[in-house]
Amino acid sequence: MSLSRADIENLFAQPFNDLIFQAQTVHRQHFDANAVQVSTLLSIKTGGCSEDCGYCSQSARHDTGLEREGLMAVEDVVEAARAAKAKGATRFCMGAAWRGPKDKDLQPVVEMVKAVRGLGLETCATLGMLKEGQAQQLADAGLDYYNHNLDTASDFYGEVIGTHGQDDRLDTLGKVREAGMKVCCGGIVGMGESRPQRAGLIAELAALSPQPESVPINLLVKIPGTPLEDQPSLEPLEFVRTIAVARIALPGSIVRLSAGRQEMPDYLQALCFLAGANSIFYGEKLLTTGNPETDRDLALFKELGLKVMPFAHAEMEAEAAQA
Ligand code: SAM
Ligand code: DTB
Ligand code: SF4
Repeated sequence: MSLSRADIENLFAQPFNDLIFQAQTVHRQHFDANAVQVSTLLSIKTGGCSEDCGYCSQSARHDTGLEREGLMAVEDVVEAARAAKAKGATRFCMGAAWRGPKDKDLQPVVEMVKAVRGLGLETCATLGMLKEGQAQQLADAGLDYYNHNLDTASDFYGEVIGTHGQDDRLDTLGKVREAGMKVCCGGIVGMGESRPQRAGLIAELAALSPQPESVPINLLVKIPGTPLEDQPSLEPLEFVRTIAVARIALPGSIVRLSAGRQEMPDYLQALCFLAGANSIFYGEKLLTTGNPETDRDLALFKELGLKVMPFAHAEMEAEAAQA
């Protein structure tokens, strides 16, 4: 049985030191406390999205000044993946600003997945909602992870997104599982939700069965032109608490310190790692916004004595060595 929303609210309410100690204890029971998984993101199709997600630079409904770009050529994606691998990433995540892929768009993505996997990288894609059969096509191409976030608690969701519901998201997550892929599913905080609603998001993630292998926790990046552009910032220590609570409620999941890292000072990122975060996006761009310079991340890893987490599966280590 996963922790209830009330249990998680109680975790949030603990004294900070007790919460961090508990999170660090759970972290050490499940993971090497000094290893961080490193993924690089690429936007393979940018902007012009039909959906109205209130945080997103890529919605055609918000005037964010973002230039639309069509689906990238397979060879350009492979080139970016090769560069990410050369810089030390072990997973490559391809994101598309779609409500969901049209069948004609899926074929080139399948080619990208095969080629990126062939470089000896783990593969992830985030393409929106999947229709019958599409998850299986991606799994057959060698897609290791599919990212699709719950984004926020069900009782806040309607304030942020109107064009699709959380039930649609759960349906896609079910298809991903059924096709045998690993699930990357998390959310965004700092969108004006209350602490009980942050607890609700973590409880809803923890209730997924099995729990997601990967849980990105994004701190809202405020994009000019979106409805959330003037949202007051979340208190940094409340963000650290959210990471700690996610670590305790999802003990076997990789918790990714995701969007919002560029504005975080090193000591705050260090606190997030102490609270149990054990993955980052690595590379100077997320999808449309900035991320820390790789040199800054490498220096931080060095200072904290962190190392890049090896592949979860031994066969990937062998493949990576050969590629
Ligand atoms: N269109 C697909 C979808 O919505 O699933 C894939 C791409 S979408 C940009 C992936 C995730 O990025 C969103 O679910 C959201 O959690 C996160 N995200 C997008 N814009 C963000 C922002 N401004 N700040 C923080 N996280 C953001
Ligand atoms: C996720 O949870 N965060 C990533 C990834 N999954 C695709 C995306 C973050 C996007 C931040 C805003 C941007 O760069 O457009
Ligand atoms: Fe489209 Fe995804 Fe952005 Fe929503 S989050 S507007 S579905 S790209």
